[in-house]
Amino acid sequence: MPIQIVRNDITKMKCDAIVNAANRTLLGGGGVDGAIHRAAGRELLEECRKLGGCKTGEAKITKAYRLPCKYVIHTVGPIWHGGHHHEEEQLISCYRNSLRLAEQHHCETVAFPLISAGAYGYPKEQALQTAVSEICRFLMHHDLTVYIVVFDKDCFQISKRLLHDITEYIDECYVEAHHGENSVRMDAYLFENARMRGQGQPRQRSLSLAEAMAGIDESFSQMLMRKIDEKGMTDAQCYKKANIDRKLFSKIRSNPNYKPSKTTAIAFAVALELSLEETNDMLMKAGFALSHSNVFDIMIEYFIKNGVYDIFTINEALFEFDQVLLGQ
Ligand code: AR6
Repeated sequence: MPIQIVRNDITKMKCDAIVNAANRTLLGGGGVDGAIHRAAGRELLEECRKLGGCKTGEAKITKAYRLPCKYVIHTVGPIWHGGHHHEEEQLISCYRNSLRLAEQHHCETVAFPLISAGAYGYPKEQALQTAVSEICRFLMHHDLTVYIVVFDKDCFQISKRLLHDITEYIDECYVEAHHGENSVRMDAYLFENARMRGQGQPRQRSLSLAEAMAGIDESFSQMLMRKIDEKGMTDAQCYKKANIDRKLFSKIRSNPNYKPSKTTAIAFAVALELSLEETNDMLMKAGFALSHSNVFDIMIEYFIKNGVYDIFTINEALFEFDQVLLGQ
């Protein structure tokens, strides 16, 4: 997945480069900087001494020594002074310059901490939003996989209103799905399938083979390509918006019978801004359905019904509810 939010200690990330939220001396400090220097060993400090410091918003690269990655990119985030002192601009520069350096060194995978969101006091939610939007902007034109590594879950202070609405929606759907039922899962599934075929009740009679064969129509891959054309999108616009990498997209494109995972199928439905009905149709073609028996499906339904088609907003909310994320 081109951009992934993961909960981890960045010093454990096995990727080509990790980014350090350093200070202007580049001689180490607390927080993530301290952790990186401790894990890399003294040689990192020795190399850093030769760099002559780094200005806010800029980035410099070193080897990674004992860390399980190849490079450390050191960038200096802005100190938060209330938001009217070019903090956002400087934070954007940190991401942009770090990503450029990574690319110049042929890195394919890069992990960022939430720069400035600790000792430098940048509000975490804003720091995360800036990180996601700047990384996405870069990925529109470059093929890299970028991890945003968060240490503490409170980075995900997704809008309280959204959180409240999702929780309420899940509660309502759960009550509705679990009301007096023992086999909720199957009933919900059957009902959903019946509903999608335009019938009020679950279908009782099983299909004959001939009937089933006659019913094979457009595949997932074919529907995806058709929808991309209908929406006037380019392939790249679609897979980037879906947070899917080019290789996987090419596989789907070249194999009409490709069976994607459920999260991949939903990611495309979101990227194409499909209605709930169309999403269900697309999911069916991949062998899946949305039901009211699990939180993940209810949340997806909520977003689509409410026209929330930004995959990163959706993933932040899914993360908050400990659900799998959309994309590959
Ligand atoms: N892995 C991932 N994230 C971490 C880790 C870790 N091991 N440790 C902390 N974080 P901060 P800043 C998160 O303070 O705000 C240093 O002293 C942390 O929860 O490390 O840019 C430097 O030398 C927070 O969300 O960096 C500078 O003087 C984020 O990383 C100053 O702090 C950044 O917190 C830089 O401050």
